[in-house]
Amino acid sequence: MKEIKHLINGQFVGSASGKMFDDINPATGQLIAKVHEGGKPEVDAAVAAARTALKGPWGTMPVDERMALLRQVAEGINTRAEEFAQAESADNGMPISLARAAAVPRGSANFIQFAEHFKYVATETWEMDGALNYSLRRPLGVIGIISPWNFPLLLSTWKIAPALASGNTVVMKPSEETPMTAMLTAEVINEILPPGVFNVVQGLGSDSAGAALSEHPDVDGITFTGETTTGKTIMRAAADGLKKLSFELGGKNPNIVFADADLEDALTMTLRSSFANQGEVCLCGSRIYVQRPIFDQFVTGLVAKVKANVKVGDPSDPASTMGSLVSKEHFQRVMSFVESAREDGATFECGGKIPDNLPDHLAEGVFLEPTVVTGLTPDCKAQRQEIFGPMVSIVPFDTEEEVLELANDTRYGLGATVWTTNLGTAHRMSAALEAGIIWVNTWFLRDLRTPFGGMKNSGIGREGGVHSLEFYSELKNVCIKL
Ligand code: NAD
Ligand code: 6OD
Repeated sequence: MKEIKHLINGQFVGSASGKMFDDINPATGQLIAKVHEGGKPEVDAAVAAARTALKGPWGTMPVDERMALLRQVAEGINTRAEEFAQAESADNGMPISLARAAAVPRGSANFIQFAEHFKYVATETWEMDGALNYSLRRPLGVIGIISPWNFPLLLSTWKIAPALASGNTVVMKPSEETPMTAMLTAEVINEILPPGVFNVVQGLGSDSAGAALSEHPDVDGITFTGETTTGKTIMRAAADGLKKLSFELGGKNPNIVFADADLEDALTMTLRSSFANQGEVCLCGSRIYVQRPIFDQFVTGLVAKVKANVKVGDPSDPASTMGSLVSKEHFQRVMSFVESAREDGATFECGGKIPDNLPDHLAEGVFLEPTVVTGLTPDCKAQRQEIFGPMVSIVPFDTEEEVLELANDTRYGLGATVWTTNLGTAHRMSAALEAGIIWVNTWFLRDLRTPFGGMKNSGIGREGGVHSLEFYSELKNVCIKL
């Protein structure tokens, strides 16, 4: 049986406690690896290694050399791309096609992006009468990364790459649900960077490695992606050390379709923004608002697209467009939203049940049909809370003012999508929607230089481009009297 260990100070090691937990393939229910369960001793050792490495060659390396090493990391991921894709799909349940086309390429693209971008960011100077100010950037220090299970490689490298490019050292705690690609990333990086620069402690969240990392006195910053409630816990734990924080949290994103939209484009992309990665994408548009003149046509059109294009099946089969949810626990949570929608009187336009045509080897898997409901009112549980699964609800609206009110009536503020051919509508909506990321006539179109993050309960701070540099570094001002 495969064993997944920690990477601490350049060595792959087990846990002092000897404890392990199971890594299960959620599509088959089979055990795929035993994972060493880290805790405080492993986090302490990893943080100490990271602190020492800051003072070593990494801390004094010329920037071009550092960036060249990060480009080698990108190449290392590319060289083992198929291995990464298979591991991601087996761990998470995502279709292998998605892992190959999106998750793994973004894993290496994140390193390329930050190895390039930061070289070209200037600092500021301010002349005074008889004095000159200029600013210098320095690494923040030891960065703790705590990452989720839904796009494990994409989301961890989105933080590892800028943290390292800024000259920091890292201790990462990946999700206990998806430890595999973190181990592969550790293998790739360990062949390229000095020991201690990048460390991985596998383990659980509360009362375990995650908590130990968040409260560790020698960690300078925590960058976290995950649930809003976990973010609050981490914030409390990090308060004692006044750690710098960057949070990318949950969402309940509106997808707004005006009657003047290009309907075919809106439907095609809505299929993706509803069911990509089984709806386990923080940016999925789970609240779809459609202007009344095209409401019926939109509902019929989306259901037709689901039936024609979505194939739920074995994630390892390239023909599957939807795989399995990540775990039995998460499946039960998503099903609780299906049940609550039923109790709240929703009409199931399609889905709402386990597919009945799955092959025998997937009998223990956790699959759900793509589910589209109508008839939910704003206060229903399924309309208010993040589902993080393949279920969307469609609600009609009449006016721009009404849909803005509905869209912003949430504690979340991560993403929003607007479909319209009217430039005025596009600009007015973009300005008024309470979300950190707005897409007009598209969805999840990413330029890694742009600010990424959420308002309200969806996050703190922005990462991406220069915004990542701002989080992962300290800026100091030098004032010289002339
Ligand atoms: P989660 O919060 O349960 O877990 C995320 C990580 O936090 C895991 O590594 C977990 O072990 C760790 N953790 C849990 N409790 C902890 C604690 N008390 N202290 C320290 N660490 C702890 O989230 P998840 O279920 O893995 O991911 C799904 C959530 O992530 C959804 O809410 C989704 O919207 C959100 N998400 C947000 C973004 C974004 O960019 N805004 C991206 C992806 C996912
Ligand atoms: O594209 C990104 O950089 C990013 N952080 C995506 C988040 C996806 C959430 O599931």
